[in-house]
Amino acid sequence: MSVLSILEFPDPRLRTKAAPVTVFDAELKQFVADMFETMYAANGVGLAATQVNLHKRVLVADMSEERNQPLALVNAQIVAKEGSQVYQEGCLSFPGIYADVTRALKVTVKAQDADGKEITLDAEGPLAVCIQHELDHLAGKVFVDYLSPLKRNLLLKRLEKQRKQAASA
Ligand code: GNR
Ligand code: NI
Repeated sequence: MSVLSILEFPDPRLRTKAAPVTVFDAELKQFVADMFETMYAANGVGLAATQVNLHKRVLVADMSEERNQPLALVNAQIVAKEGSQVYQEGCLSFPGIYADVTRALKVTVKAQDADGKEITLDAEGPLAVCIQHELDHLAGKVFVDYLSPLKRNLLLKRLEKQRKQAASA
């Protein structure tokens, strides 16, 4: 098992569109295990393969307080969505910045598990937010893309400032 390094904005590799997984082998299982280890080490609730520079349709999530409900989705696709919600989002690729984003309240997702078995999942609330956020990463999209240019620039300046402070500390 290993903790992988997470790409940070504005790394252009975060704009890569992930390709479907076609082979469900031991290497895929190892990668999923490494993604969980990376997500837990970073205290994230989700992680997309894009963020660790592997451009395949794999995402992991764990919304539980106890950090004991791992969910791995391969080739996930939203097949239905309903309603809307505003949720304050963060992202491991934008450490320390947060913004409200509007997304669907409920999503139905069709995916496969790490063995290639088909799964259908109904998600609502924070889990639905997380899945939509991760699926965006797999399409090369990030949460600040939803903000107005004014708000986005403000947050990106804040990110730069925090990095400079961290570098000089
Ligand atoms: O850890 C994370 N927290 C979070 C909070 C609100 C909305 C979405 C997220 S996902 C994020 C981890 C991450 O960057 N996943 O891509
Ligand atoms: Ni993210």
